[in-house]
Amino acid sequence: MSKRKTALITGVTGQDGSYLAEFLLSKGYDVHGCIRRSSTDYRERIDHIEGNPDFHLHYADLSDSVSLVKLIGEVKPDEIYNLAAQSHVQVSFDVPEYTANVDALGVLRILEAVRLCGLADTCRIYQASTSELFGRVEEVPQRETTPFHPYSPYAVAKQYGYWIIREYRDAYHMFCCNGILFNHESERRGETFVTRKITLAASRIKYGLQEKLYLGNLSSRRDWGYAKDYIECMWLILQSDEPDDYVIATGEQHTVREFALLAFHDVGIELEFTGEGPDEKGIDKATGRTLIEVSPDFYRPTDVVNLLGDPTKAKAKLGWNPQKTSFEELVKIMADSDLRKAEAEARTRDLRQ
Ligand code: NAP
Ligand code: G4F
Repeated sequence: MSKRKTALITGVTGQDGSYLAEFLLSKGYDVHGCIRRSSTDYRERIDHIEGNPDFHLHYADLSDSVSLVKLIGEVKPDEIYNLAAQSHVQVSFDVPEYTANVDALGVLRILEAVRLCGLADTCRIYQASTSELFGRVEEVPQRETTPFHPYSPYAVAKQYGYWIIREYRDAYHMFCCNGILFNHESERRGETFVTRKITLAASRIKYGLQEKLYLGNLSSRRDWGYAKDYIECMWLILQSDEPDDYVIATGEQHTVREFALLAFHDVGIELEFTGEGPDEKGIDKATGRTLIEVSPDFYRPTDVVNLLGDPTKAKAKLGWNPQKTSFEELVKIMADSDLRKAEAEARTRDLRQ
């Protein structure tokens, strides 16, 4: 009988980490997650699996080498999924040094901790790389061979993470892989990323809990997939015979404007857009009310506007299906979930009145 595997997930409280923990538990892994001290102890995304005897939480921080050496030495994982990051691109312009510390040096700290703990020959490492590496894109669609052109402090930090993974693979023959994941969303997506911001606002507007939604660049294009589908790919990458890097994407592209039209449609509001640039507005066709306006507050000093991935390699080598959940299904899953939340909030409001 083969030995039961032990996995360590950094960023387990995040969107991807929470889905990955569920996925690995369902595969019979002993799962360890790294959490940070916070003033609120409630961890919404993993609340339902805390208490599972195969799920263990440990305090550590990607900016703290000692905590990582201690954690990796104790857990002795067969697989590490490094998902922890300051993951918000716009925020990286406000906290560039912190972003570099965690998203760039944090990767190095994990690799060195694995070596120091004598696990370099046995421990496989997955690094959460990103389509933001392609940034000001030099080719459409983007594939594994497309040159990088990072276009934010976040992307520059992630570029270091990408290359240090490749360096340790070559220099020390470690099983280190990059998943170059394009945007993936879900009902657990952070509320300040554009998709979730839209589904949440559409639902709240529907129930009279919010007046309007302010957005930045409506013409920005993304290759949006469903996070749950992408989690399986992280695992497949570490089960391969050889370590390698993969683009994970759907191969389909939509604008922020298209996402908004569909999300509002899913909650029962038909929108039309009028005007251009900062004067563009999303109007409720039925009432004539302006529900979406553009605010320069959400413009970025440099914005990535044309992401479209080519998942051919992942399809061929990992047998992964990039279009398991369609764009329309993804928007509906998110809109339905937020609509239920808004309905509950409205009911509480009505009871108080
Ligand atoms: P997320 O929801 O923002 O989760 C980030 C996680 O990292 C959280 O658990 C957070 O902990 C943790 N974290 C942040 N700073 C840390 C630190 N200094 N030490 C330890 N943990 C820290 O991100 P996500 O969407 O799940 O993305 C997962 C990873 O994939 C990230 O590395 C992201 O950059 C990358 N990525 C995401 C996408 C996407 O579309 N979602 C695409 C490509 C790549 P707290 O809960 O305590 O804040
Ligand atoms: O939803 P976003 O903030 O995601 P972004 O910048 O693409 O980053 C996400 O995906 C990356 C993979 O490509 C990850 F590496 C990263 O960790 C993160 O998960 O913005 C998407 C687009 C941008 O072009 C932005 O300018 O939407 C545009 N946008 C327009 N209005 C907005 C808004 N973005 C946000 N967050 N908020 C707005 O109001």
